[in-house]
Amino acid sequence: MRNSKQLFISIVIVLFVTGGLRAVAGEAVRNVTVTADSENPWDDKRLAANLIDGSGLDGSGAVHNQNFMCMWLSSEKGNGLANPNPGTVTGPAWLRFEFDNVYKLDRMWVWNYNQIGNKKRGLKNVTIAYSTTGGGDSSDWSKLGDFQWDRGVPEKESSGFQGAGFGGVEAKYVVITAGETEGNWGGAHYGLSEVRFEGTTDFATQPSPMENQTNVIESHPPEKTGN
Ligand SMILES: [Ca+2]
Repeated sequence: MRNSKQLFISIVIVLFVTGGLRAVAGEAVRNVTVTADSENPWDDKRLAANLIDGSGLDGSGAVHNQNFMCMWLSSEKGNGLANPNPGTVTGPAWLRFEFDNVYKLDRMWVWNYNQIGNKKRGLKNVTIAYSTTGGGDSSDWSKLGDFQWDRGVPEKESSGFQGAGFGGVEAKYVVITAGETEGNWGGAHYGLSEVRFEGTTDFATQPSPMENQTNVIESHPPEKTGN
């Protein structure tokens, strides 16, 4: 019995030392600002800020309601194909997130657009890029990957899904760009309900910058994340 207990303790220690438990250890990044290519002109309710303020989430912070006033929606067809974020890709709609510090990001949790009666507005094919400086040169940015996101579920509240795993890369800025092809699920507008980043600034207690960081970025295949 003693040997089994010692083995268990040893495994736990090894996991902590190697970062083996970090996949679930990330805390929500609290200080986030966001800008978007556009915000729907019909009213002043569908703002990008609705993505990062917890609006629409229930008391557990896990389930998002169907109220459009708690979501972001772009103007019709976004803002063309302009690319105001050098180093990132061009797309009809984009979101640029800025944190208060450089974080080691674990993952991003996404609640796709789930307004009742509007099934097509959620983002579908997206490209995600990140940067520690947010600079205007392409060398300031790295591509995390291309992703295809599940459609929102307008008929019910949403528990969201993992929009991307960051694998511990360092970033202060993240840009999500809707693809020129099927950037959403078919509607004229682009929308999301909520985005939550998880990571840490406690670099001193974390493993040194990922040894295989470059490989992670370059080898990240387009992935379809599920609920
Ligand atoms: Ca929201």
